[in-house]
Amino acid sequence: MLERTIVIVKPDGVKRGLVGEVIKRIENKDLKITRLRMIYPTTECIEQLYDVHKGKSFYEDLVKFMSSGPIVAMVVEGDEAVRVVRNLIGSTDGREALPGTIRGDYALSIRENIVHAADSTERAEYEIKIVFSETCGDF
Ligand code: 3AN
Repeated sequence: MLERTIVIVKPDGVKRGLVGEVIKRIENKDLKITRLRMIYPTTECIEQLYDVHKGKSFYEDLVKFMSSGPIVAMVVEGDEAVRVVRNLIGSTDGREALPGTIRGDYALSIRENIVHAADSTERAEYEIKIVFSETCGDF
């Protein structure tokens, strides 16, 4: 079924020059990028994005890290895009992520793991609304 999801290249991915690599892998898979935006996000925007993690041990460091520099957000469409993109990026911990996935090939950390992607179509719509709003950040 045709779905859309959100993919975000995190500050570590942007700093390491991996925006093109992430885009290339999405396009190679025949998924379509329908929106793209580079922003320096506010703390408030990231808090909304990661509302489900509020209260967890890693939450504050995660918010600090995600608002520490520019990010690149994109809307990605295709057949079962949510699951397909999650498979492309690999598991959360870069040390465990399988080779061939983005995190498996480029990350060695659980926090600084290059990319974020929504884990359901409902979350995708919620996160797109937040990250593509005018108030999420500027450049
Ligand atoms: P994913 O991004 O694979 O969906 P989530 O949603 O469980 O992973 O976690 C969101 C983000 O929080 C991760 N991408 C990672 O940056 C960070 N994170 C998750 N678990 C930990 C942890 N145990 N320690 C530090 N950071 C974490």
